[in-house]
Amino acid sequence: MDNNIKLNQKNLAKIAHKIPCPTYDRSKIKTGIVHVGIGGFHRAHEAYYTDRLLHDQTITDWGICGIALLEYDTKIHNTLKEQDGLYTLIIKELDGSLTKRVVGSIVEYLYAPEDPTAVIEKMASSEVKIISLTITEGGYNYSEATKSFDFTNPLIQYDLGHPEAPKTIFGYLTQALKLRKERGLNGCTIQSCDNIQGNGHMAKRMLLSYVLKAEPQLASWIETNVSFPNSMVDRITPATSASDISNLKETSGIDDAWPVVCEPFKQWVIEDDFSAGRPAWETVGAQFVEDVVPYEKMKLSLLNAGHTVLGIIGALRGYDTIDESVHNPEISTFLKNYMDLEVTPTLGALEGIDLDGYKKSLLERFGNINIKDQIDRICSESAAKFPIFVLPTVNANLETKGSIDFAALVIAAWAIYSLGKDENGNALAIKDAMKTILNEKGIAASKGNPKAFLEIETIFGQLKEEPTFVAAFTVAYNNIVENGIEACVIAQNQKALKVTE
Ligand code: CS2
Repeated sequence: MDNNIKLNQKNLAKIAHKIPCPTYDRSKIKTGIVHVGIGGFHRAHEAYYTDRLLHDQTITDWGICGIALLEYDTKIHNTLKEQDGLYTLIIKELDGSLTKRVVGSIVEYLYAPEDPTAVIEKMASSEVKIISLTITEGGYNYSEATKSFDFTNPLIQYDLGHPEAPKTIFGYLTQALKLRKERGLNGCTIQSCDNIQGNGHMAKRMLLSYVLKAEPQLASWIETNVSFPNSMVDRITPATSASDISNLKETSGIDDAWPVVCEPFKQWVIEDDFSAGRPAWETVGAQFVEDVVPYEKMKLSLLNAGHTVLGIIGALRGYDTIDESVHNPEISTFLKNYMDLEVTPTLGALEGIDLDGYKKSLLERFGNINIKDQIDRICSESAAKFPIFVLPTVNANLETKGSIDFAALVIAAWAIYSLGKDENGNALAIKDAMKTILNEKGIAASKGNPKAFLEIETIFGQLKEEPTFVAAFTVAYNNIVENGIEACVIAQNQKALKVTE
């Protein structure tokens, strides 16, 4: 017989005997934040910080309404609905132990494909002060080729024709802000929590591009009434596995259909620019600063790019998890070299930050053997990630004539990865909105013309016109094909050793 207790509000008192649970009265919490994109990252981060804050007991107006925007989010929406918004956060400590708690800050949830009006009304409601986003790097609809909003996206075209039942975040925000304006309500803050340099600036620029086409007269109201703080959000959150779910049952007797697992480390650096007030997240560990740009740049080009380096190389090599990749000493030396020789010179002054300490801590975090962060997760949507995580470093080094060879090798490995097989001949589970074109260009590259991969302008911009880069990329590509990825990683490390000797 199954003695596990189902996670929901009714059973919370029983569950509290097993693991820490919200001690605040959830029925009294009003929604002050609407969050779009209720995946693991949000639930391990913003929702967790907010839950800690609500334990203050006196704070009742900063509950979260979690919005599932896409049909893809049906499962998480249904799970939250069945569990009254509750879920277990399982922190995988470095020593292998698990710290578990039930998080209660998501007090409402809406499923946009079923009821777009409810979502628009919620975003437009006067009690909502913040609309926060984790819509992924690709969700901002930015094209590297035109360096602007991509109006050719069919979903954007759809939204322009269906303003009251949109499909994209831009359609929803426009409609909600329009209602706020028409009803004489206050503005709000749109807070991007995605891994993008200047994520607030990007959110603002992309939204205003859309608004200028859809509702031009709304643009100046947004300029005056809506703020878009930049923020740097950090916590490694692998996909939840079936064994995480069964382990929670076995060790704590809790039946949670979708717990969230994450590392112990967490960091949130936010610009203090909230046009309608904000929770005192600083009391639970967030840092409010004037300029978040240096923190973002450091995180994106070291942590996220580091993940990409370990992910793409590890995938070709046949590894499944990031810790396997970083525990290969040649790959971790490669990553250290990439960070020191290619990224660090592009970072400029980082006041008050111990960069060496940061880089060292990243290798430790990547190496956490309990996390088992999936290489598939890291490599997913690489077409949206490379232009943010890796290519700015390449472009900066091209300008200063700095080293680009480590990055070129990773990009060449990605071209080969896009063919869909690792070096042992096993199929790679590529998940990417641009999978088809990546594969087409990958095939063209494999026919004696490596450079063909760089023709994807929405990813690479004008990089194919940079002879130094094209040469490094071509050499790297041919070397991988001839000698395999590991030999190339070793050779590149040796070259770096000679240069630094
Ligand atoms: C990862 C991030 O998606 C990725 O490629 O690098 O999800 C990373 O784990 C988080 O940004 C950590 O804060």
